[in-house]
Amino acid sequence: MKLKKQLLNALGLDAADLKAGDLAVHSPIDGGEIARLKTDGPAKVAKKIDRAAAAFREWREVPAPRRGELIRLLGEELRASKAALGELVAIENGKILEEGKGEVQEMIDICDFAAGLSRQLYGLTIASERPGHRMAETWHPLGVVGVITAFNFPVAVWSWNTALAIVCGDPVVWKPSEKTPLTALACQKIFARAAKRFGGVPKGLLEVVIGGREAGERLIDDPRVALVSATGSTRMGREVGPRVASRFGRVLLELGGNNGMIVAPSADLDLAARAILFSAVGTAGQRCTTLRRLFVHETIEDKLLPRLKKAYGGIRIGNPLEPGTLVGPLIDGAAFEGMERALKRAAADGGKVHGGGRVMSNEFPDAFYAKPALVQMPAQTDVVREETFAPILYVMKYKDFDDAIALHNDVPQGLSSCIFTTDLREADVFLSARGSDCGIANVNIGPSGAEIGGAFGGEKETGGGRESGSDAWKSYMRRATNTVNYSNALPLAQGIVFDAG
Ligand code: UN1
Repeated sequence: MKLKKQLLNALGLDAADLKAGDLAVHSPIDGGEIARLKTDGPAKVAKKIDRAAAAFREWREVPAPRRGELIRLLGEELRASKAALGELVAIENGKILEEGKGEVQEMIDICDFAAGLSRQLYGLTIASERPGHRMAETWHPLGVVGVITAFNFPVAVWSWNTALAIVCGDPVVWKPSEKTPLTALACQKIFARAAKRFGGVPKGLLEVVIGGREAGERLIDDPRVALVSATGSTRMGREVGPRVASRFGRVLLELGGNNGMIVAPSADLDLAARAILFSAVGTAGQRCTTLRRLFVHETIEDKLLPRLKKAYGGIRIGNPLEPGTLVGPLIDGAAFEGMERALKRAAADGGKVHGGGRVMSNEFPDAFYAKPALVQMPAQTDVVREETFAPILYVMKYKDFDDAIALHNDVPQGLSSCIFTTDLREADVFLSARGSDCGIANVNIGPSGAEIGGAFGGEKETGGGRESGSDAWKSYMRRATNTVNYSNALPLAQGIVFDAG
């Protein structure tokens, strides 16, 4: 696979820069090399953080609505680049073009959100217990934000963090996945275009660090990085979290998901089947919100399963750049091996596997296209309780609604969840305190494809972070509680008398 000049030009990337380095970038479409990028050593990473720290001192004093203007311009530039960036996402990550463009649309949406937010960074006013006093909260910029992103949403997750961070007054140092650094460089160019139009943006407001583990470690250990927002595996989060906490830095973790759906007897099965297909096989099962566990009421299993098997049989797997393809390749051979291993374990646990296995290996010997798998499981065994980042949907039957909720929640992860039902009580129980224990809980829609307006993230081993909409911006700012005395006396709180004379 060769990157077309036209595409590089549209994104402002220089072909010569993409040949100069030691980090080989492959397209999962055919496994071919598409670039060789220079990586940043420790000294270079430190320099980038220096620049970001210097930018913070300037940027924090720019009024927030003005900061919002930069993000509004970024949204404009992204609109202009939507087709090109969406295509590069598809080439570098392997998701289908439609989803690549969808990812860029998420970026545009968060820019719109953040531009409006820049005039709404509200603090509370609080009733003081003392006469002649008032209390208020003020939100201030926090500092440099380190953003570590995964290959599966190579650009959207960066934009959720960056759009908020910039309007909140924080520079960003971004370490993209080593598997998808090209799209990051394209975003840097797009950002630079917005910055140029804005004028006077401090150097270092956005830095991109290219590299692997070492570069990431340098970033998370630097005390000037006030917040580390990291997306990836639970294993990664388990390392990053305590390490940042040990220097009292803040973390925002968005880790594994093992998302479930309950299909109740009253469910609209047409809707459920469509939702299952998109959320279980879309993005080749490589979303953190992908549907991985399906709990079907025993009375409707014989209606739903044949439909699913039929739909799975008709899925177009293939080159994600071709119209009509629904499932592209897995990111690499390791992902495929992980899928195979999980299917073997599921079969050993008594699972009945439909689908799975490699396809198109003649056409693309260096790429890994897999048939999505449906696995009928007799129970929620260990392999089901783990997240395998591939298109495997485990199907389990249930009899009693409360048991289904208990099973649904009986996994270490807590990102996204949903129920298909037309029974009002069931729907609201699922959303209640004794229902789904996830950060995202839906009714009659699948667990994936969340809008940016809500807070995104989850509980338990998903890490507890919230990004994107709602009040997620608060993670990117520090809160000061202010008490102002406008009287001529000095009453103490709690009525304490402390009088020397
Ligand atoms: C991810 O997979 O890391 O809700 C993010 C969704 C997308 C974002 C997924 N809006 O599926």
